[in-house]
Amino acid sequence: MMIRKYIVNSMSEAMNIIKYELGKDAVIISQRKVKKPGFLGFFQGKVLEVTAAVDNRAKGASKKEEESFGALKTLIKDKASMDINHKAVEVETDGINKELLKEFHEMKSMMKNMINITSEEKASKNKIKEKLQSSDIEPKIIEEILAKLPKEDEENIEAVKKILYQNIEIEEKTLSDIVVLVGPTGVGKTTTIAKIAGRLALLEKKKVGLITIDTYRIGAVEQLKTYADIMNIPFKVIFSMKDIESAMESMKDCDTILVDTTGRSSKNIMQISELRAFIEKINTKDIHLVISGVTKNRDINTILEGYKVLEYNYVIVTKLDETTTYGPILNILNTAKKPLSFITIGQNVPDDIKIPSKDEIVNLILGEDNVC
Ligand SMILES: Nc1nc2c(ncn2[C@@H]2O[C@H](COP(=O)(O)OP(=O)(O)OP(=O)(O)O)[C@@H](O)[C@H]2O)c(=O)[nH]1
Ligand SMILES: [Mg+2]
Repeated sequence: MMIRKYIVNSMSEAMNIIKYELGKDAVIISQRKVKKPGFLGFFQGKVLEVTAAVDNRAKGASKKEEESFGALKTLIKDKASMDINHKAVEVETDGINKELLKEFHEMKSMMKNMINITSEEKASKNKIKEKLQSSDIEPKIIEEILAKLPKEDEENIEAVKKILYQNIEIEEKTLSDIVVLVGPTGVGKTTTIAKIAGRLALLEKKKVGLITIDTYRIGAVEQLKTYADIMNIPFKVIFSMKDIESAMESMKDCDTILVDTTGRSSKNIMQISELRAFIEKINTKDIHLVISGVTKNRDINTILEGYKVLEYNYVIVTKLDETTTYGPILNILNTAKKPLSFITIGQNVPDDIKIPSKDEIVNLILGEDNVC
């Protein structure tokens, strides 16, 4: 499997290059609008980033090599080095962005040291409030935390940590036999499914099956199929309710079946109801709502409320690498009142996913740590 990313001006330009370089069997995995690479690109219009893949196993690695965890990472990372004309520019930009982000975090921690806010030291109640505000925690939650602080501890940041610790739940149990991911468009459901499949199949040596009911978005089926092919695991597409039973039956020897769904706006009640019918038929309690960590606080409530009818039991917070304030994790968990099952911290499959510890999450929320 060869995966390449192209920066182009239009889809037709992408199709020409992909056809020329990868051949007619290539499939488009994803497309999105991005800023032009390079410093000047920041001030210019958007271009198209198209990711395409082609199965070249005949020429490529041996079967054994392909099945190993390392090989999967290499295969997926290949996309970063293969295309000289188009991708090289982007890799360089990624490097610059990472460097900038690193410098930003160093500056942030230097500033923190300068104003002497360390976990051991006491800060005034006002300072604690400012700290919580600077993490983007909802004012209502800040007031609740401050109200819970015992009188003798009201200047002690360690006491705040204790309150957060008691109010956050992380789910560490093994996934059940059928796991469904739901959530708004583009939050990373399909990528997260591929990451979880990678962890289960390649690290835990479990038998995993992938199912998608996303036949709505162009390229959605190919996107997941590509990962299933790379990991050499069974894959089925469900087009209608009547396909569910046979798809499940065909994967009955799998330890875990991961089900990907169509991204829906939480405001579209019709679409959510349609999704609900599918999920009811799939019949599992392992339903995870996927929500981006860069979602605006106000939208968090709308999304959590809109998806309530699907009776999700866990929350996955994605794209934490794209933010520097992690208070929204608390806003999400506090509103959803469901445990956190995973966080995702980048685009790399299968690496950029983890089950965080409570300590990690509390430190992130309070701005005492970062995911980079
Ligand atoms: N930075 C970052 N990007 C991510 C992360 N997870 C996914 N993405 C990117 O987000 C984009 C959308 O990911 P998908 O997995 O297709 O999202 P989706 O929710 O399945 O999208 P729909 O099926 O269209 O609703 C892709 O470019 C992913 O690479 C993450 O943790 N961090
Ligand atoms: Mg998807």
